[in-house]
Amino acid sequence: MSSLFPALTDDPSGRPALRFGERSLTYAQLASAAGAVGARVREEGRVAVWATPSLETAVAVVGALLAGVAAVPLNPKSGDKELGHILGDSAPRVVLAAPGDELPAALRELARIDVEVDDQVGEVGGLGVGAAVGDEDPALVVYTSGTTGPPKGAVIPRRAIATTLDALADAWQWTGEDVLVHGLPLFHVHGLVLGILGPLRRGGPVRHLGRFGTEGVTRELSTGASMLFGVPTMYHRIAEALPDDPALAKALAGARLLVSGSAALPVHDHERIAAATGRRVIERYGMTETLMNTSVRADGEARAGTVGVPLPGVELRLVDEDGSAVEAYDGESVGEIQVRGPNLFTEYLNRPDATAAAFTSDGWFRTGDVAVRDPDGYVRIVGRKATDLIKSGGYKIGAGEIENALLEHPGVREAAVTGEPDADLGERIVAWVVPADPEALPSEGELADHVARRLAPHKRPRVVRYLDALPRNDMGKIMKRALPS
Ligand code: MCA
Ligand code: AMP
Repeated sequence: MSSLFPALTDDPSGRPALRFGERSLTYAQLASAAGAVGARVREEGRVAVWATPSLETAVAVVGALLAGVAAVPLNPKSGDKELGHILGDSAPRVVLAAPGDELPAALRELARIDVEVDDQVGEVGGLGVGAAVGDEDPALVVYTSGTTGPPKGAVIPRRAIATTLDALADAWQWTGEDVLVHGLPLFHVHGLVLGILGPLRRGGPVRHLGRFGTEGVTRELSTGASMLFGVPTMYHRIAEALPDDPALAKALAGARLLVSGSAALPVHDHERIAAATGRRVIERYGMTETLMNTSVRADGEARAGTVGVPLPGVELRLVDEDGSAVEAYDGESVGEIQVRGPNLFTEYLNRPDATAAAFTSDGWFRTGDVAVRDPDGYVRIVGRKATDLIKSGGYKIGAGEIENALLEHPGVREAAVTGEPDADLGERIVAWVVPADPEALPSEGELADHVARRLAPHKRPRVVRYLDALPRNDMGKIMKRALPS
């Protein structure tokens, strides 16, 4: 097995590795702390990680990876239904959490390992996992929503993580000299793989904000951080703050690279940031199942509204409705993006049907994203095939999952969920509800709380609209396009 983190295994040093608020670890300290975790989990099949935005989460995941054990990051705000599904499906025997973290009842049945980060005497070399762990072995199982049903666990092998991070290093000229800052959650690919494992693979430091805010961005970019990662909602908030915040403008102007991803950054926000800072945000395009596919390169032209060119090693094609390849590079001919390469996941856990459906017979992964290509190969995403997938705040949310949760509320007889454009979130979740009793409408707040408690707060509807009946076709199928906009 090749080492995922040479800076930890070769000769860990006193260089800074991780910083969360006031707490930090050097590479030598991280090697000790993660080595200690690794020694405790190396006999386990799969471990859950209570993925708060903390040093402990980073140490837990790195420790599992050093031991060759797959980690399942859990959103600490997951509701009981979502958590129950993920635990039942991934069947971890152990949960890793920070000492003192209070875990919900569903997790109390698992053995718990407290992740200690101070004064640990673990040793990476002592784990002795070398030859037993292969590049194809699972590194992470990350749960991601589909159009219907509960989230699926994407099994991400070690090979995909190493490949994607090295491809980004090439595209972004990303080295151990870069200092990354971000405030992304650590239970998805963006924050965890790119935002934590990325800098650690390069041997450089990451500073996590704990929670995103423009003050934190200003502070870190003014004191040595060189790169910022964020979702479009974060850049939108930056664009909104810039006119009244010269310190933020100065900090961004001094950054080496500002990177946005997880959803499209509107051209208006690109332009506002460029006008106020003289710096252009670059976009990269990825997916939980594929890790990163394309990016605007650091040495390329930062063109707003595009996600750049395929990363090294990634094959990308556009395919039209009848399955034939779209050959034109004309900025107009539209097709579904399909990708192939060493950056791809292995399978959806326990879902051979869904895995088979996700690939073409010749091994291309169907992303469901629809795009055109400019004459020089830049990819522009223009939409997505499934209308029942909503991207809100950079989170992918399946309409069906929310509809099912709403139907479990006694005040709801019928429900349909759609996404509507939202300047801050990209899309906001709208619930169309036929009440069980028109005289006793369940309130908007009550339904939002219900979904937040069952699934997760980011899946809650932001708007509820009440109807007497949902529009249906002759077959009885709900016609979402006929909902009054
Ligand atoms: C409000 N809150 C509630 C309720 N109402 N909690 C429970 N019940 C309610 N009814 C809480 C929220 O939990 C949150 O708490 C706070 O109120 C504000 O919530 P909200 O308005 O929803 O969100 P926000 O804090 O404004 O979040 C915006 C955000 C966030 C920071 C941009 O959406 C975010 O972190 N997005 C990142 C998504 C991401 O990483 N996606 C990557 C997946 P509290 O503030 O305490 O939490 S995509 C991916 O990985 C692929 C590979 C890719 O390409 O990157
Ligand atoms: P997820 O399944 O949560 O990993 O989200 C993956 C999806 O996010 C992709 O299929 C795209 O629809 C979307 N996405 C990621 N990055 C970008 C981007 N830079 N521009 C537009 N959409 C993006």
